[in-house]
Amino acid sequence: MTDTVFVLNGPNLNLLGTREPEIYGSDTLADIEAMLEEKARELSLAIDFRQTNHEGVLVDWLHEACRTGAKAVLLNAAAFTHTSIALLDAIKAIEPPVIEVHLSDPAKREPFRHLSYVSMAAADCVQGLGARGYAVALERAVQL
Ligand code: CA2
Repeated sequence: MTDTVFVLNGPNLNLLGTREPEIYGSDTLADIEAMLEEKARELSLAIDFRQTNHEGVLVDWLHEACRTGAKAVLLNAAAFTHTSIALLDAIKAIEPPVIEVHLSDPAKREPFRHLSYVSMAAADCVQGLGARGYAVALERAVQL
């Protein structure tokens, strides 16, 4: 059976391509999904690509990834990266490895973005590569 990788996107990422292109690029989230579908085909993987503005929904989806036997999770938790102990606990609680993804490089931005709760439990992190970072993260998921 084809391995599935969950690709979970957090708050405000539904607005990609509409504002702040100098930070996040001009691709929309739908563009990123289409590009990643193509990459997944090359790697003989399936992806389940989702976005929510709600922290608890991300927690539920992490649990679902585990329950359904997902091979890995790519997680751009957006602002919840810097605030959410609930996400940290969920990442620790599940079996599939979580690869943290950020379009920008939070370490080069405001100090409040320098702390990542997600990093405390993630298997790997890809940041600062824009939309291409999702494809790089999917390649890393295969290697894990
Ligand atoms: O660089 C990333 O991918 C971030 O996860 C994006 C988050 C930010 O809070 C993190 O520090 C780094 C913000 C996503 C907001 O996306 C927008 C897109 C277009 C317009 C406004 C916000």
